[in-house]
Amino acid sequence: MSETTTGSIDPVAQAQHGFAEWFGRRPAGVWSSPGRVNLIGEHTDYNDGFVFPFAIEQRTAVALGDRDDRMLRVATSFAPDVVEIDLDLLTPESVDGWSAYPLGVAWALGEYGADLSSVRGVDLYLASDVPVGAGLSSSAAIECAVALALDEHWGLGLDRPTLAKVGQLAENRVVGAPTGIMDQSASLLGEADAGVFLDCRSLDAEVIPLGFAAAGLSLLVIDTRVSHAHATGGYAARRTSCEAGAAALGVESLRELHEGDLARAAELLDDETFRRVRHVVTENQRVLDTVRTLHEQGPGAIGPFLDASHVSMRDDFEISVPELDLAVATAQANGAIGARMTGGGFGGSAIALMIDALVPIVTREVAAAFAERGYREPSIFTVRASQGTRRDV
Ligand code: GAF
Repeated sequence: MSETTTGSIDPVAQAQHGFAEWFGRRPAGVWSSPGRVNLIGEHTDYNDGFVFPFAIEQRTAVALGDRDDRMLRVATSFAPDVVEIDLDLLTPESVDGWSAYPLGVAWALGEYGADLSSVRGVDLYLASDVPVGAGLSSSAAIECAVALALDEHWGLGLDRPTLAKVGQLAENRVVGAPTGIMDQSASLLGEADAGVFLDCRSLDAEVIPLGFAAAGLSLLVIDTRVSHAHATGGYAARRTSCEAGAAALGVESLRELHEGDLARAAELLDDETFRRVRHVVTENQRVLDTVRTLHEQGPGAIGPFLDASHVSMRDDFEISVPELDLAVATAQANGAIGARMTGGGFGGSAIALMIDALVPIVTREVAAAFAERGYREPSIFTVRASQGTRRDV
């Protein structure tokens, strides 16, 4: 089993160092933004529903330096070359690969009303300790770090909810993944030891203390290392099913439906679409129940909602994989309070909430269960809710 130790590389220092190496001078500033874990509320964001994610300690940092011309140049520790483009030639089609994330953000800022006609170009260097492909929003971490860096450096004055939309637009139009607003909101709005309860229709966000540490609880991430890709396949198909279900039921979004509507939905929809709809409707209710239970009884009482969320994603939404199911079942069998897969699905990570003393036991048992099945060795580590996007230097 490989354990990831939080803080083993400092992305801010790495970004400063990498910038100096590539661009031959010191950066004017460094900004960083975290990955996220979604505590509950999966595939509800693009259905105008509710989500309750939190920002984690793993971050992506971007070092920025000014230029005298209109060129944008980006380099990173995870790709060999520098990519450059004239700001005046930047379109969704003119960039691809990893650079679509940072350069897509520069384009999307203009779409949200920023006047880029007289700004000067920049050099950017990105470094990160957010695991890629783990379902922990390494993409949103890049987008949000770059969005705040450019906003502050260019003096654009966009607020954080707008910067979240900028990141989402970059991902939808430039990267080509039809994702919702959750990940960018968690990354930008997260705070230490708190979750972001977001209404994805109004975009009203409430930062709610989680109180895990005070209650003697730990949240374990089990990265199955089964890689997922949102730009292709299953994610888009689920979104299409949800839209078809809403259209057949005569509502603008599945957010408008409640559990009392499910009997009618069962009559009108084919079995598969019905199960997709049922997941979203019941998941919205589970988010509300989780937030209420957290307030009324504390974090030790939210486990049943996490467990039920996983069952719904496995059986109704069908976005789990055997490795995620095994991680969840093993954590539950060894005393976790609750466990579920987190993120878009088809791979990535599961989370499990447990009393602190169980962490080594669950870690060991999950690793053993994976080895026994011949699955790839998982990466298992605890996470703590952390501060959102910020300027570091
Ligand atoms: C991915 C997407 F980016 C989010 O918008 C959300 O839909 C999530 O999958 C599923 O809840 O992380």
